[in-house]
Amino acid sequence: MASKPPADDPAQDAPRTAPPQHAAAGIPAVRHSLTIAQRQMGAARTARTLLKVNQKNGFDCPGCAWPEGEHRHIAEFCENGAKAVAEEATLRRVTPAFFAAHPLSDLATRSGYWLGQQGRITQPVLLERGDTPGGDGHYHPVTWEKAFEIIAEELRALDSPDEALFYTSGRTANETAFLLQLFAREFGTNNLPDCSNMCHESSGTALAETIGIGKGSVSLEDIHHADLIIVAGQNPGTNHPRMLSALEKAKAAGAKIISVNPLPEAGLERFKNPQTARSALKGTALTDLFLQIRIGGDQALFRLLNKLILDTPGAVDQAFIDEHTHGYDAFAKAAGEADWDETLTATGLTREDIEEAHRMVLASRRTIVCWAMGLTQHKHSVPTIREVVNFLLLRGNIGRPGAGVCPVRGHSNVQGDRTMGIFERPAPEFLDALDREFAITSPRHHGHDVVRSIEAMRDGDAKVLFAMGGNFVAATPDTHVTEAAIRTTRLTVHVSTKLNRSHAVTGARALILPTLGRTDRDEQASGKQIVTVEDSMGMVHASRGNLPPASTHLLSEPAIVARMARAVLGTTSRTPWEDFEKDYATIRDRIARVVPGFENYNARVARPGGFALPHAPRDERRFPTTTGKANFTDAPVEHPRVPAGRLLLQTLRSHDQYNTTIYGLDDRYRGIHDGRRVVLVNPQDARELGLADGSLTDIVSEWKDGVDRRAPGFRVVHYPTARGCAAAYYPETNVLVPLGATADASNTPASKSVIVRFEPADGAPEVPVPPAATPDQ
Ligand SMILES: Nc1nc2c(c(=O)[nH]1)N[C@H]1C(S)=C(S)[C@@H](COP(=O)(O)OP(=O)(O)OC[C@H]3O[C@@H](n4cnc5c(=O)[nH]c(N)nc54)[C@H](O)[C@@H]3O)O[C@H]1N2
Ligand SMILES: Nc1nc2c(c(=O)[nH]1)N[C@H]1C(S)=C(S)[C@@H](COP(=O)(O)OP(=O)(O)OC[C@H]3O[C@@H](n4cnc5c(=O)[nH]c(N)nc54)[C@H](O)[C@@H]3O)O[C@H]1N2
Ligand SMILES: [Mo]
Repeated sequence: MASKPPADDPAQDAPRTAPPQHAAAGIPAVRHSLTIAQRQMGAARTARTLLKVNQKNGFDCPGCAWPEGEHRHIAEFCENGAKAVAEEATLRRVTPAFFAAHPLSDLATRSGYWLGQQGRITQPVLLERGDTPGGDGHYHPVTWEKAFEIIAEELRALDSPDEALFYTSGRTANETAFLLQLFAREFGTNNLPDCSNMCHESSGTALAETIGIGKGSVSLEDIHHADLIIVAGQNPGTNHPRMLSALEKAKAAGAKIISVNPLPEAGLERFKNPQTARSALKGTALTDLFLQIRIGGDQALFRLLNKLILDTPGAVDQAFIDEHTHGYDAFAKAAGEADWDETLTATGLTREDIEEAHRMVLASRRTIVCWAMGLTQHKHSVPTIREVVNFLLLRGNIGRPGAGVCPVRGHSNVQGDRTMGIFERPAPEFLDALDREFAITSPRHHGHDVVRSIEAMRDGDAKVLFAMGGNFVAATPDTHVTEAAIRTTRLTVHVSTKLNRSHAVTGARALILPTLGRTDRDEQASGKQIVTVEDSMGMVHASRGNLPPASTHLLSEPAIVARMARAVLGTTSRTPWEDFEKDYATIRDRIARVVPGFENYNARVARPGGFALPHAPRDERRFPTTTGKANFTDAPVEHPRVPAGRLLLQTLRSHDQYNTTIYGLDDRYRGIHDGRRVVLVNPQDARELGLADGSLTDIVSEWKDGVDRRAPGFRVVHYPTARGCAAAYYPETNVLVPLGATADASNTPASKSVIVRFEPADGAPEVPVPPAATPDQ
C-alpha cells in the first residue's frame, strides 16, 4: 500500500466528545498507531521502520527522553513513539513545485497541522519577502553554497555578534549541538536559546541550586525498586508512554503510586501493556491515591507534607540531614508555619487526602518524585521544585537506591544538548575548557534565553534568527507579539525536516535548510555515521538511521553547522570543520576533552546500550553546590490567586500531537475527537459562568499589563478537572500566554497558569461575565 495524500486543511474544527477513558495503551493503541503509520509510509516501510525503534543497533526514538531498559522487546512498542517515527519516515514530499504553488501569503493562512502533513522537505529554499526589493514572496530552490553565502553575508553585516540568535530544539543530537555552540562562541555570542528554556529550565535551576546538578538522580532500576512514586504534573500515558511499563514493574514489586494532577489522566489510572497478553486485556491499576490538585497548588501541598513529616517523631533522617545538608533550621521553621486552611485553599484537596498521602509517605523507605510541565511552567515553579527537594531530603531520599528526583524530560536529546553547552549562561569552567581545546576566546557575558530573544527582536536588538530544528514561532508564548518581532529581522534560517508555522513567519529573507532525521541513513566521506544522545536519566547511547534519506539534496545537521561555520568564519577559524563533517568520531574526540564524563567517548558509546554519565549526588551522595551540601530552602509559599468569574487555564498536549506537530485531531483518552479548539472546564464552574456544554466561547487572558489577549472560537467541554481550573491545547492557546509572564529565576513562560475569562464567540448567545478585577499575578 502506498502512502495516502494529506487531508485537506480542516477548515471546520468540529469536535465531538465522549466520556473520558480510564485506561491507556492496550490493543487499540497498537491499532491506532499502525493506521497513522501506514497512512504516512505504507505497510512495508512501516514494518521495517518500527522494528528498529530503540533497538540496540537501531535509532533512538525521536518521541521522548524516557530511557530504554536493558531488556528490549523486539518491538519495544509505544503508540506515540510509532507516530513520531511515522511522521518523520513519511513518503510524502515537499518539492519546489509545492513552493511555486504556495506563496508565503498562502502558507501564512495554513494551520500547523496542514503544513506538517505535506511531508519531508527535499531541497534548500530561499525566500525574499514580497515587501523586499526584488522579492516575490515565494520560496525558490537555492544551492547549499548560496544558502551559506547568504547566512555569512547577513551575519557579517551585524553590528555585533549579539545581534544573532541560535536556537536549538531538543531533538538535535550531541554532535550537532556541540558544533553549534562552538560555532556561536567562536563567532562571538552566547545567544543560544533552546526549547529547554520553555520546558525543564525551572527543574534545572532548582536542582542545580539545591543538589548541585540540574539533572534527575534516578535510574530505571531505581523506579523499579521504589516503595512510593509520586507523579506530579505529568501525563505519561500520552507523553512518556514507555514510563507506564516502568510503573507497572514497580507496582508488581509492591510500589505505591500517588498522582498529583488537576486532571484524572487515563494513563495514570490503568495501563494495558500490549506486550503481555494478560495485561493487554485487563490492565494494571497504577494510581493508589489521586490528589486532584488545583493548578499551581503543588508548593503548598509539599510544604504541608513537610510539616507533617517534621511533626512525626522519628520520621526525618537526622543522620543524613546532619552529614549532607545545609539550611535545615531555617527550612524547618518555615515548614513549621505551614497552614492547613491555606493549603486546602491552594490545593483544593481535602484534609483526608493529605493525611492519606502523609501515611503513604511515612510507610515508604524509598520515595521518588517524578514531574514534568505541570510543575515547571508556573510563576513559582522554581520554589515549587525546591520544595519537592526539601521533601526528599527530609527522609534521606536522594542518593540511595529506589529514591530520588526524577524530572522527566521531553525532547529525546534536550538534556544532552545542555550537556554539550547549548546554554545562554554557560559555566565559566565549560568555556575555559572549550577555549583551551580550540584556542578561541569565548564571550563571557550571558546571552539571551527564548523570552529575551523575542524581546531582543521586538526591540530591534537582534536581526538574525537561526534555528536548529523546532518551531520557534508556534512553541513560544504571545504568538502575535512573537510573530511581529520575527518579522522585523533581516534573516530567519530554519534547519528543518518538515514545514511548520515558523516557515510562514519570516524575516526579510528566509532560508529553509532541509536535513536528515533520526531514521535516515547518514553517509559521509569516512562512511556511515552514528550520532549520540543522552536520555532523561543521563544514559548516553548511539543512534543509527537506516532508511534512505528523504531526498538526495539533504545535508546532515553536523554538515550544515560545519559548512555554515566555514562560510561565516572563513580562514580566521582554526577549527577543523571539514574533518568534523567527514567523520563525527572526530567531534566526539573533542567532546571527550571538553565535557566532563565523556572520557573515551567513542569507545564507550560503541558498547550496546552506551554508558551512564556521572552524577555526584546519585553516585556518591556528594552535592557540588556552593555550600558543598544539599541545600534546604525556605521560600514563602505562593499559589495563583484568581479573581471572581475567572479560571486558571493550563495549556497542554493532546494525545495526537508532538509539541507543535499535530498528528491528528483526536485526544482519545480524554474523549475528544475531530477537533482541537476545545476548552475543558469543571461542570460546576461552567454552570456558574453560564458556559453550556458544547457552547462556543472566546478565551481572553488577563495579565497585569492590562492587555486582553484573545483566542477566539473554542468549544466548552464539561470535564472533571479540578475546580477553578481549565485546560486547552498548545499551541493554539499560546496567543494567551503573555511574553512577560514567566517563572521567577528560570524565565520559563508560565504556560500552565494563565488567568482567563470567557466571552461569547461571534454569533453565540450573550453570557454575563462579572466585571474585571485586577489579577495579582
Ligand atoms: N506524544 C508526545 N510525547 C511528548 C510530547 C508531545 O507533545 N507528545 N512532548 C515532549 C515534551 S517536549 C515534553 S516537555 C513532555 C511533556 O510532558 P507533560 O508534562 O506530561 O505534558 P503536558 O501535556 O504539558 O502535561 C502536563 C500535565 O501536568 C498537569 N498539570 C498542569 N498544571 C498542573 C499543576 O499546577 N500541578 C500539577 N500537579 N499538575 C499540573 C496536566 O493536567 C497534565 O497532566 O512530553 C514529551 N513527550
Ligand atoms: N503554551 C505552551 N507552550 C509550550 C509548551 C506548553 O506546554 N504550553 N511546551 C514547551 C515545551 S516543553 C517545549 S520542549 C517547546 C517545544 O518547542 P520546539 O522544540 O521548538 O517545537 P517542536 O514542535 O518540538 O518542533 C517541531 C519541528 O521540529 C522540526 N524537526 C523535527 N525533527 C527534526 C530533526 O530531526 N531535525 C531538525 N533540524 N528539525 C526537526 C520539524 O520541522 C517540526 O516542525 O514548546 C514549548 N511551548
Ligand atoms: Mo519540552
